[in-house]
Amino acid sequence: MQRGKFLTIEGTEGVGKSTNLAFVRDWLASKGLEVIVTREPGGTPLAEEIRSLLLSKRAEAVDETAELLLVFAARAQHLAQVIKPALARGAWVLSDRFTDATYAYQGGGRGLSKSIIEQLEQLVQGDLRPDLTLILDIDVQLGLDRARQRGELDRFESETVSFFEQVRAAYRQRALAAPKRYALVDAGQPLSKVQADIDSLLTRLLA
Ligand code: Z5A
Repeated sequence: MQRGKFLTIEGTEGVGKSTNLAFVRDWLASKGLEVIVTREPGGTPLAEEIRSLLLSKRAEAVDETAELLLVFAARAQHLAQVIKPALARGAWVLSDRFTDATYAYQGGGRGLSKSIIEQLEQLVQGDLRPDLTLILDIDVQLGLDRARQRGELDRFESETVSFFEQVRAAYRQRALAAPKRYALVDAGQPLSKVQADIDSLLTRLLA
């Protein structure tokens, strides 16, 4: 049995990940592929509990390394319970965020060392990496304006504009360093244009 493909979608606040995730899911299903849609942090009951711990605002300052380890603890569970079994049986896995978010938020945003993240990535994932990562890219302020119309902000959403500028820069650096693994999509365009770009990328991936 051929392993399924592993696709991830990333980006900063308000970039339209959820909207475009549904578009990608429907596009793949229309080609007759079995698609598992999941998210990080989360994707299993235990990993979703860790997600709640990570996202909730608290009086106590959260240590960056504690945050990093929680993200990878959730990921280990998600890989074991959901991602690896699905890929092994030939299904496609579409995840709303994965380890590139760790490089962007904990690396770019919090300033943690890339080599520490790489060591944890190797420990938790071995050689498993996404086949394609769509990085939706948008002007930070435009994205925040979109996202902040949604109501109460979680612990990450409450971060400063300069934090999100660092996150965006880290995503862009990763995309530019490995253009085969990543597709940088201009998410500041009207939705129909964003989805036309994604359509072309997926068509190329399947060809
Ligand atoms: N995190 C981390 O730190 N480290 C890690 O390793 C991982 C995660 C895996 C939760 O993520 C947090 O976890 C995340 C980083 C951290 N925090 N932040 N910030 P999340 O993915 O669950 O949270 P989110 O970033 O808020 O994602 P979201 O809810 O999916 O939002 P979105 O990407 O902005 O998607 P949206 O709801 O589809 O779009 C927002 C609005 O814009 C909505 O009203 C749309 O209708 C509209 N929209 C979308 N596209 C367009 C276009 N093209 N034009 C106009 N309007 C549009």
